[in-house]
Amino acid sequence: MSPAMSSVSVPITYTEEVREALHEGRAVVALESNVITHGLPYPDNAATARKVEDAVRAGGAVPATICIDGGAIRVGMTEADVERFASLPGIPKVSSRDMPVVLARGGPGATTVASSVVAAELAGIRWFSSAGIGGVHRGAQETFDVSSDLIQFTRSRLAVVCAGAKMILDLGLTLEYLETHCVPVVAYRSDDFPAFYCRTSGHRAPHRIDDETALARAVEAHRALGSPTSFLITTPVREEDAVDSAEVDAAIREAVTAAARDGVSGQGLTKYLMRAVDAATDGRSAKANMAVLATCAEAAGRLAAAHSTIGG
Ligand code: PSU
Ligand code: MN
Repeated sequence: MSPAMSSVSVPITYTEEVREALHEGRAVVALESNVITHGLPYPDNAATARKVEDAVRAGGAVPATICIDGGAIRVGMTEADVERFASLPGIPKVSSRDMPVVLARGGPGATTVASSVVAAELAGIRWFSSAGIGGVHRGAQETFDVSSDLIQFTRSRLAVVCAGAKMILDLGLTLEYLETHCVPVVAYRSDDFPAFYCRTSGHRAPHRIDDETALARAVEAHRALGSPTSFLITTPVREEDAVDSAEVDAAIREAVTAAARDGVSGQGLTKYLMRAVDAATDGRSAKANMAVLATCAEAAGRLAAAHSTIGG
């Protein structure tokens, strides 16, 4: 049964700005909220969430930050919502598999890339932006730790703008996974698959497109071909914001070893590794994380706006 025919439906509430934009067919870019609760410390997280929303607007689209609260999916967060999520400890990370439980319980939940994509598709939003998607973890050959973000991309038809996947991951295996599962990956105005706050992963992107309208046409063609997957578009961190990969590489290796030693795995691993690298770089990686979030959001706004002009 298609979602529209289903007798049960998930409650979705919208902010006025997002409701109007969707109603008028304007370009909307969805954003995750787990980066607010788990990605950055307070008060940087609140300030960054606002900057990221402004970057989407600067690109020419309307931002819709997604979360779960009061038994409903929230599409668009008010200033007060952002402040509450940013400052209240203990709001859980909600990936796709956690959504039904958190919705049924009624408590707040911070959506990851995977669950935000689910929510965006239900809300009729075609674009999503994140700095670094989840991917195949280093050592996944042993641990089986592959982010649900990747699996969700095989099931939800969003155009996803990102600076590649998080540097703490195995980016070669992440690209392999995306190829195997028929998820298009296109580098926008660059040659390489980026590595979050580093300009390159050392892997070339499978495709490069520089023109926004051409990119929008590719997104439409992907849909017309009947593919059930997302369409990944990468844009690198700006040169002046980037962290040198040699600098973070040692820190990541150490963090991965420490995580294994401390028995950290599963849901908490990504946050553990990210915080360890932030500490090892005296906060430089966290700063670059904030910058690249805005860079991706601005590009997503621009691309979503171009897409809407060709009727997407
Ligand atoms: N921790 C961070 N930044 C993040 C995330 C966690 O410091 O951005 C999140 C994102 O929401 C992403 C998720 O979707 O981690 C992936 O987690 P996992 O690898 O457990 O699937
Ligand atoms: Mn995992």
